[in-house]
Amino acid sequence: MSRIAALLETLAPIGRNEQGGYDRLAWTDADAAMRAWFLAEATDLGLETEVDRNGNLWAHWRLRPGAGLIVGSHLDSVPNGGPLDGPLGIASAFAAIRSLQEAGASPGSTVSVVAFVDEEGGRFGLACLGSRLLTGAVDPERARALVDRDGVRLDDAMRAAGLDPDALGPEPERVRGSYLELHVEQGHLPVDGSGAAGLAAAGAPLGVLTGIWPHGRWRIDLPGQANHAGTTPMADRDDPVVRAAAVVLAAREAALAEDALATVGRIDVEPGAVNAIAGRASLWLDVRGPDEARIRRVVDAVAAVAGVAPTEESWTGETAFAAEDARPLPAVIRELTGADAPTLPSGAGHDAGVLRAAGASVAMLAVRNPSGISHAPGESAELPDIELGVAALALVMQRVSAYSVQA
Ligand code: HGY
Ligand code: MN
Ligand code: MN
Repeated sequence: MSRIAALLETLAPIGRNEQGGYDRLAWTDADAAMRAWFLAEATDLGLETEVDRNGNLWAHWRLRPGAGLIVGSHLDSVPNGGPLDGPLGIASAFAAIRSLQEAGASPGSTVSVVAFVDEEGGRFGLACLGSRLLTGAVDPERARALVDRDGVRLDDAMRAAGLDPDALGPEPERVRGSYLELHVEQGHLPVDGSGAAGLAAAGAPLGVLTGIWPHGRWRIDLPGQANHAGTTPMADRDDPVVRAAAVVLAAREAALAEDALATVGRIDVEPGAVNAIAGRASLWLDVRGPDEARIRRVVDAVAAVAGVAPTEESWTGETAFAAEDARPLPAVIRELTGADAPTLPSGAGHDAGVLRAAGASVAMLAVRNPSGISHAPGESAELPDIELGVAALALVMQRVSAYSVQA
């Protein structure tokens, strides 16, 4: 069995639920088990480990002083997520380092592996929290006060996990080197210049991501009049769930009209009794697309139907990766596959986007996902494609001294 297959097998039981999906939300027991795995694997590789002030995990293969190549991703999942979104990037980095060590090969400068905390925002709502805190894109005070759906504050959850939330704060000097993230492909976005939708249609095991579509999350709170289900005439009701249904349909229609993507993936109804008209409904709206203007038009159309102003919980503008930052990925992919590396955008957000917005040198490598399914148990990639991804990482690491490094 290959090293990467063995690593993925080790991770397979952690946070796995009865539906075959993964619940690895930030600062839960499953997250702690993933973090323990990271530290154990890094130590076994002889890497120097540390936890930064925001809880991000680092493992350094120190070969030269100064910044070098940072390879990273995240260990957390969305609720009932897939096995690969995040952990694939970390496990692949460890497997690549192992293969270089076993071959007696070494990069020209330091290689670090990072696991960013709470990339999905699956528990506290704000995606890419670890990288946003690191780069100063989010105020630590706001982060500490985030609450999960059980009312647990982030600072209390961190304390319970043995970390100090008072230490949260920016450390931008940590990302002076180039950052490379290997990620399972998510969806089947158009491959540049080929007319193909996704890597499978393009017949390519690996691709280079060119950037991230702009995206945001909004909360819409709809008030109503709580009352008895058996005594309130239909004509007299002020039912926020009925308005919520209209809002969901409006989001879909506006997204179709704008050629954007809109999702209401969470609705909370209070008090949530079968025999009571709700007193309040809250919806979370996720909107993405190729440009900001159409996203804003979708949100405006939804707001008009909701009759209340949506609260913007997060916004990430369009992120374009620089082609020179992807060096030497195209050459490495050509060497491994005998074909030119396809390029394509990402519809999913990544810590790489946050780092890029902060001025870091960033590149992303995508591994073909035949179904395109992600953020769900069906997320998958074939082992030979994953092994090619590991080989690509190893080659990039080996050539790290030639890789663009910002001082
Ligand atoms: O795209 C997302 O929702 C997350 O940032 N991965
Ligand atoms: Mn991810
Ligand atoms: Mn994700």
